[in-house]
Amino acid sequence: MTDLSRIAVLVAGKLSDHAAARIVQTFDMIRMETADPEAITPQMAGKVRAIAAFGGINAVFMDALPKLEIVASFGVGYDSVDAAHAGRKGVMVTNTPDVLTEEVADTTLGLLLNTVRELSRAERYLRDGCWVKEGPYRLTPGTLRGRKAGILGMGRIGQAIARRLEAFGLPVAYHNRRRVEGLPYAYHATLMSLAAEVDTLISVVPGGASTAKAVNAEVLNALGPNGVFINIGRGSTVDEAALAKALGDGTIFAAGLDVFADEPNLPKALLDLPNATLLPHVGSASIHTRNAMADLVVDNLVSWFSKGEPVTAVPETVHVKAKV
Ligand code: NAP
Ligand code: 8YV
Repeated sequence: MTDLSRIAVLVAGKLSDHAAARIVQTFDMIRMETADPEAITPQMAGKVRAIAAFGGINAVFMDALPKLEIVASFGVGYDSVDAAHAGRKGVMVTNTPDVLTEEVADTTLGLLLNTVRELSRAERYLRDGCWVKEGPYRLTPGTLRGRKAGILGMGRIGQAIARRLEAFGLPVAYHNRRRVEGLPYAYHATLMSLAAEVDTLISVVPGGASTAKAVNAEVLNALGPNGVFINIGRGSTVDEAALAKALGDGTIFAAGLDVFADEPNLPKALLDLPNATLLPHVGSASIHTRNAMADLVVDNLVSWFSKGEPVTAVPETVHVKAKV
């Protein structure tokens, strides 16, 4: 039996109490505020075999830890971890899929409804005393009724969003690089074709080079003046300047955004727009779901060091074998 308490796990980034309690109980935990290669001491370099990542991990940081075997990343999206580099080095990378799928889909529908029916603004109206002073809140120009939804990224979360949209009575179409067999939704081979067909575009694709600024001025133009854009995936997927312009000049009707290119900083152009509903990246942010994600980070570490295989390897590192 491996004595897990002798294995040094470096925790890089802000850690939840739930994850900290389990890692401290199980491993030899070393803390670091951010993954700064300059802060790695010779003692750390000599013993760290695992990283529990609550932020980005780049190639330089991995290379500074010669005994590194696994990076267990918090979150299903792992675009801030250089998984391709890890795969080439023989370092395992894991993420936290599935356990957050339904929560993120719930948040997406909340964000969509809020965007078209102005729920945050209506509540502000009430709290500001306007209901008493001025009468009922205005009838909203936006509605879900009659809309056609398009999902960019029909993966685990995309499919959970599609099921909810069906229950709301909306037809659903989607774009992925590959068609998903067995789904009842119309497939579009290009994002432009999807945007031209629907008026409500929901982006839930991973970040990274293949999706960078995919939602651009042309796509927003194709969505049209009744268009609603919802982003629950990654901010890097959108050309934010083009989006702010499209919202400002009526090219599209409204947007609901949970993710941004440079979090937590937002361009003033977006902050100033009344037809943008903005959330601080809260898609998975309930105690229930964040604890489940933290558990999966720790379960991956425990499984790797006790059984020689992780629970949820990312595709770039599925080939990596544990050292015996
Ligand atoms: P997933 O199951 O891997 O689904 C991703 C989907 O995106 C796949 O269907 C994939 O299909 C498609 N895709 C990937 N690259 C594409 C490209 N270049 N063009 C078109 N489609 C592409 O992942 P998931 O679990 O649903 O999570 C999706 C993403 O949501 C995560 O990566 C993360 O960035 C984001 N997320 C955000 C929050 C939040 O709090 N806001 C929470 C969780 C997740 P193909 O490979 O066939 O293209
Ligand atoms: C997390 C997410 O909030 O899982 C993801 O990809 O974006 C969110 O669930 C994030 O990873 C925590 O940093």
